[in-house]
Amino acid sequence: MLTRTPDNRQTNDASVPRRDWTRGEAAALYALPFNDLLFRAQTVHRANFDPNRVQKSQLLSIKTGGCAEDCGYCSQSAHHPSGLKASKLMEVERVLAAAKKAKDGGATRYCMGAAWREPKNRDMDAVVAMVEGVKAMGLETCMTLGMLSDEDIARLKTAGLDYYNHNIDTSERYYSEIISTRTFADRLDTLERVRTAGMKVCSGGIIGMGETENDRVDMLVTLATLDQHPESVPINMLIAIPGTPLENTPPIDPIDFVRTIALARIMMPRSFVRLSAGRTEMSDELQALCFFAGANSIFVGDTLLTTDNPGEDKDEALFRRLGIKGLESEANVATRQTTATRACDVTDPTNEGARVQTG
Ligand code: SAM
Ligand code: DTB
Ligand code: SF4
Repeated sequence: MLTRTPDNRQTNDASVPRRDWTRGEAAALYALPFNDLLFRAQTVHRANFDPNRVQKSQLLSIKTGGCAEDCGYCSQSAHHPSGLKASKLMEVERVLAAAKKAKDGGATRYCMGAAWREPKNRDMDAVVAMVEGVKAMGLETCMTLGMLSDEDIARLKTAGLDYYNHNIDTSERYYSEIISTRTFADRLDTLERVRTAGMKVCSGGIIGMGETENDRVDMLVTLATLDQHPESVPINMLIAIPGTPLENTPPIDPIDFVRTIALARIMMPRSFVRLSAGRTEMSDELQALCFFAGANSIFVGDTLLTTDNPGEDKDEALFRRLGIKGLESEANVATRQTTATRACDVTDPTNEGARVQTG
């Protein structure tokens, strides 16, 4: 089948990620019999990654609550009575101490999140110092600070920021039902400028906000038809937080959640698909299905930003049950990749020689 390269040339090289997905094709994949969908997803996964390795990121809320935006799912919006106490930007030293602990716990990427519509100039010196300090520890750095000016982007890039997280959250159609203080186009604009500056992109969304199957498909089509696929694609299951407009949203069918992960894996074959918020509510069996469907990254640690996460002991036990190991940092992987040749060698039961790719 002919596909298009990132510079829009046609190629029949199946290893080149496609950027010309249509809604019809994606919807047809989503609707496949579950076993067929999972088989396709697992096949794509094995062609690009070691299926038994999962990357670990750790999150820290560096500025919590009091946010000017009105995202309907979020405990940190000043518009919703979630009872969360707002706090100021954390001191750089406290952030670095927490990052050191995360590294000792096996995280390879440190993601720092702030409840801002966008950073203020007065905050940027501290934010830059956080990026520099965390990077100096040998961790990959990720920030999620809301919208960015070109000047902010340039400063973060110079500081050594590896990834910028900015989720599109849902389909363009459903977006205005969830957020009114910024547009879908605003999100895409920030993503485009971050990408143009040469940073890696982390962008995904939330499943279970009352959206339709078409909304899930459309969200993934938007991500998979960007000029370049995001290197990381977080798929969050809504945590229905009391006091937010979505507090009473009925939970989604977990099988549909797995379908969404599988579709993300097939459409963005070289991206890390992160099984993100909502894992405390998931059984081991559901998480195992998500890994089988192609999820290969998680957030580790006891907390996400303001809510609970399973924590190290539970995740260690889960990984042991499933024979999954943590992934070393992408920089190391990229070096090893030049020598590895095969994705899945049936003569190598440990699969240590499997190919693992960065996005
Ligand atoms: N303020 C920044 C922004 O919105 O870009 C960064 C932090 S924000 C909390 C990061 C992402 O977390 C959101 O875009 C959303 O996808 C996810 N998120 C927030 N609250 C959530 C919830 N209750 N359940 C699932 N995901 C959630
Ligand atoms: C993402 O997609 N999920 C993370 C991270 N990117 C910043 C945040 C999840 C937040 C869950 C709700 C909370 O802890 O407040
Ligand atoms: Fe603010 Fe981000 Fe929460 Fe929206 S998701 S209210 S921008 S912290």
